[in-house]
Amino acid sequence: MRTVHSDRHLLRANRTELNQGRLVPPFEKPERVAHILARLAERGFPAVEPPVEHGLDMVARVHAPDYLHFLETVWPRWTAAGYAGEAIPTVWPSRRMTRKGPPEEIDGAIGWYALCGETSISGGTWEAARAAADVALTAADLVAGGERAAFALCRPPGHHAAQDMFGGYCFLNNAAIAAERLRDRGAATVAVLDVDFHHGNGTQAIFWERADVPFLSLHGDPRFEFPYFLGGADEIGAGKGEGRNVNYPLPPGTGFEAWAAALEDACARIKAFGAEALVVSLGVDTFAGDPISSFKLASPDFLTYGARIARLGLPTLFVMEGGYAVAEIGVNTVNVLEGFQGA
Ligand code: OKP
Ligand code: ZN
Repeated sequence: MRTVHSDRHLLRANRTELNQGRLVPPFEKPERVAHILARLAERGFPAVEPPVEHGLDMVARVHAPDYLHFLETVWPRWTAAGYAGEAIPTVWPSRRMTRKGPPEEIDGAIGWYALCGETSISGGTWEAARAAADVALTAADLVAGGERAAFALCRPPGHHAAQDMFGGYCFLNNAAIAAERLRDRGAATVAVLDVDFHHGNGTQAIFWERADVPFLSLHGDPRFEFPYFLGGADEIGAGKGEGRNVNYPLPPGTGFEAWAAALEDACARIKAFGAEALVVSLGVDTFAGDPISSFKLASPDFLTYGARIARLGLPTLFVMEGGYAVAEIGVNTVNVLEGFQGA
């Protein structure tokens, strides 16, 4: 399986994350990718390939123009305002506040576009996010061009990013952008299967009313887990998308047996939807040793479920999302790809 990857992810090197009331070093850090690259090489995968620059046309199919302009300008606006730390929102258009657009001041504008407050923005974030979208698009083109599967080693991740919202370490929704590309290149129905521990609220929002891109997500029950305000089983899509959004909220501490049962149901539905291609939002924070998640998957389980996904028999694009047990992220991620290839 070929991997697309850009060194420009290194430009995303923020120093702070608001966690449990303190600013700490971010969980989503560049070393994650280094471990995945090392494991790919160790297991004999082909040399990684750089992305082809695609411009912003496909990105703008998923994200609002004012949001893209905000991402491009937030850091210079923040520093020009004289703010010393990294850009972090402190105020939101919350319930009972009725303003319908971003205010002039960047401190307020960042709250308009933020879904939450842990994800700081620093210089280089926009450039890294753009490169990650190019990685997803380039890998999608490999699959559209006839590869059985490809791996988009994206960083920063994307599945929490909605049309006009960043947060949960995500800025541009790489998986959604890639799914649009696969649609353009001839797959009539492209399913997005999100196996990250966290609900892919951004991807759900983007395809909520779409019949051609069903979204299925296995994740920690949002009554107990981030992103808290989306991801329930009763969220089934609307309009033409009704019945094509499928959430599997699972209790804290879920082990592989229960997780795999949900995956089995998701696979049956992907078949029933008539998907012609598959995008997997691949987060490996379901691992038992993950520092911010609560599922109990062991490293060999990733091989097992990679093989199950392969048995769908669909052209498949793996898009990297989360996974914060850095020492094991390489083995767990590459196990999914090897399980897929071995099936
Ligand atoms: C991104 B992805 C610890 C809680 C962090 C945000 C989690 C974002 C996960 N500070 N909350 O889905 O892996
Ligand atoms: Zn996650």
